[in-house]
Amino acid sequence: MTIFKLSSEVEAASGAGRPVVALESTVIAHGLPRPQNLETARRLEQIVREEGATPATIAILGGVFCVGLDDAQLEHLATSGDVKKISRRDLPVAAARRWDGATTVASTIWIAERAGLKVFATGGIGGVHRGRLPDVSADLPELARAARLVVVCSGAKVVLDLPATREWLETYGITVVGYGCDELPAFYLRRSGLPVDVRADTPEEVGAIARAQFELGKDGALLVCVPVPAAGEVPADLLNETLEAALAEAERNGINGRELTPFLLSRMSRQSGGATLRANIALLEQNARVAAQIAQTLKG
Ligand code: PSU
Ligand code: MN
Repeated sequence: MTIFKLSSEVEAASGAGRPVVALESTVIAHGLPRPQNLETARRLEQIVREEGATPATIAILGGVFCVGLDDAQLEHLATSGDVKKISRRDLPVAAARRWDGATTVASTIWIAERAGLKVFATGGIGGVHRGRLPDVSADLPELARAARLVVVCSGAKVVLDLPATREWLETYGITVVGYGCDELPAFYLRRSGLPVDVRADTPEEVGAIARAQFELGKDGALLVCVPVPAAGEVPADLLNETLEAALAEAERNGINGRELTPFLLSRMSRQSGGATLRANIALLEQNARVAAQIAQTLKG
C-alpha cells in the first residue's frame, strides 16, 4: 500500500530545491462555506504560483496521503460533503479504511514534514478552547513536535482562549514571530494585546531566523503570525457580539470535539453578515503570499 503520494509537480519542484508551500484542506472542506471554499482553495494556489513557488495542498484521498492536488481533487474536497476532518489521531484509521479526509493544521504539519516541505500556510491555528472542558487542539503539540518547518498563520482563532494559547506556545518553546507586528494577531482582528517573541518585517528576516533554527536542530515549528489586512479586519464590537452568541449557542447545543471549530466559524459568519468570512479569506490569501515569499528565501 502506497500511503504517500507527491504530485509530479511538487516532486519536481522539491527535488530541484525550488520553493514549495504546503496548504491545509480542513479550511476548504469544513472551514469555509460553498462556493467560497473552492474559489479560495484555487485562489491560494494561484497566489503561491504568482510568487514563483509551487503550491502543495495536502489531503487524504481514498486513504492516500496526497501532497499536491489537481483541480478535480480540490473540487471533490470542496463539494463532496463526505470528507472527514482528519487530525493526527485519525491518520492511521484514514489510511487503513481508505477514507477521504481533509487535514487540519496538526495532520498537515505531520504530512508536510515527511514530504520534506519547509513552509506551510494556514488561516488561524487551533489552540486552547474556552469553556470548562480542557479542550486543547492537537495543532499545538504538533507545532511543538515539528522541526524544520515554518508555519504562517494569523495567530490562533479568536474563538479560543488566546492568553492560555499564548502561554502554551511559550511553555513548549515555540518561537512566535510577528510579521510586521508587535502583538499576536487574533485571526479576524489585527491585535490581541499579547506579545510576540520577535518582530520581522521582511521575508529575508524570517528566512534568517528559520535557517538558524534549522541549523540548531531546535524542535518546534517557527510560527510566523501575519495580521489580517486592515481592510478585511472585523470591527471589534461586531466581532465580540457574534462571538458571544456563537459560544452560547455551542454550549446550549452541547457542540464539542471536532465539530466545535467549524460550528463557531459558520455561526459567526452568518451573524456578522459575512464580515468574518471576508476576513478569513483575506487573511488566508495574504498568508499564502507571505509563505511563498519566505519559501523563496529558503530554497535550495
Ligand atoms: N483556519 C481557518 N479555518 C479553519 C481552520 C484553520 O481559517 O477551518 C481549521 C484548521 O484546519 C485547524 C482546525 O487545524 O481548524 C482546528 O480545529 P480543532 O480546534 O478542532 O483542532
Ligand atoms: Mn478539540
